[in-house]
Amino acid sequence: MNFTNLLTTFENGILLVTINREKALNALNQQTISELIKLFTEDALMLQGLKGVIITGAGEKAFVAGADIKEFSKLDAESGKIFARRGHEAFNLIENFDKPVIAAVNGFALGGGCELAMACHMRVAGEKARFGQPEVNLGIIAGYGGTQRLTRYVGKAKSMELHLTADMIKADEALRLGLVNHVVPVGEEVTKAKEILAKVATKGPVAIAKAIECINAYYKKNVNGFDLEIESFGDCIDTEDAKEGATAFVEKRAANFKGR
Ligand code: DAK
Repeated sequence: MNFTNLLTTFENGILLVTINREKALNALNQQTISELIKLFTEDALMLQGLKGVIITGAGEKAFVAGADIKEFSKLDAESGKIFARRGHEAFNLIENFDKPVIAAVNGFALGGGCELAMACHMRVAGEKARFGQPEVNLGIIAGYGGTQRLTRYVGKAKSMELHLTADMIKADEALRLGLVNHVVPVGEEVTKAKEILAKVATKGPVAIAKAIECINAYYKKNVNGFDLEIESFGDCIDTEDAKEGATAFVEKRAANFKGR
């Protein structure tokens, strides 16, 4: 894979993606957004045996400190909308990816960084991670889905408070609020994310993809999640994997899923 702002490694079925703009605290400029879109529409799809993706930030200070503020002054209403659309496209691709995507949050996750983490299926935070939507400090609002996704995770009252005050919260508070799945010692974020993905990798891949799709459907106004679950259950039960899962249970052995 050939990117300017993303470092990638692929090992044991896990694609580790590092946002690599450490001097700018890994701020998401437009080039990085374009690279994420390419990654989730082309490069990741070519990987044989991909089980899951981890997204993290370079260095010890930041996961992603936001959209790149230095690019904002160049935007007018028209280019601002294009910019917003591209960001939404990238984050929707992540949210709807059919393999689990985990954010390993190793420091500041602010603005677009918090939004990127929230688009992932799960979040593992280091003890020193900080989350926030501080856009109002700049006279703007969140532009990559933050008003919607933060509200889903933490509820309306806390989402209002975080967006309106621009306050940052610590990792333990994010855990208490349900924004992150786990808090781990600094430096162990990726290891914990790998541990989770290794566990998921032992399950049936078709079932994992369907579970992601059905859970996401809860938040889609134009999809009936219950209907989708019924359809998806039917699709799963008819797979070789489902037969293997039931046979393995009866034979008291681990299932050997093939993803079909
Ligand atoms: N963009 C660009 N550069 C950034 C940056 C950012 N978001 N955050 C930090 N940097 C750069 C700093 O400018 C500095 O660069 P130099 O001055 O060394 O060249 C370097 O990273 C180190 O930062 P600091 O010197 O500030 O480091 P400190 O430890 O003192 O402070 C901090 C760390 C994270 C508290 C501070 O850097 C900070 O407050 N950063 C900004 C955080 C922030 O406000 N983030 C939200 C950005 S707004 C939209 C789409 C998306 C969005 C909005 C609209 N549409 C398409 C409509 C999203 C908006 C945002 O994310």
